[in-house]
Amino acid sequence: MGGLLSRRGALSADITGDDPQIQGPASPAFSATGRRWLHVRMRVTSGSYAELFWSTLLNWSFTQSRSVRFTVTPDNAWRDYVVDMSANSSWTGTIRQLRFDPSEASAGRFEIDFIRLTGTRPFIGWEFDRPGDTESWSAPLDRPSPG
Ligand SMILES: [Ca+2]
Repeated sequence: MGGLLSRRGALSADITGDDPQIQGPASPAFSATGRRWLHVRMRVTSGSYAELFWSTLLNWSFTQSRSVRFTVTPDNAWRDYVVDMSANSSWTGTIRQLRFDPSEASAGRFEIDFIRLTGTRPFIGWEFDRPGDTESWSAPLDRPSPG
């Protein structure tokens, strides 16, 4: 991966090799309790998913079993991703450090406006970014209005 830059309020780098990843600070440690939701605002030019890994005070390694993966849209447009960390029951205890893989691609570029962990789901949204996928939205049948 190319050099990590912080500018214009965002963290960015070129992806120049396999397994692009960035790691957060190893302190302070924090509790997973009350931080169920991951909210990342970022843009990426390639790849199809991102992944957040974590280590704990008891186990400092990063492993697939302590990670949550989510689909990204690689169109270089700013997007908000909201991820339920409780999808992995290992999101518990005291978190020592985070590792974030913004893409699984081996070339491209990413830029991250912010990474947040919150107790309240930031919002519920539908993006309609996949052709043919209405994300379960539908048009109700026409019917006479009541009264
Ligand atoms: Ca920012």
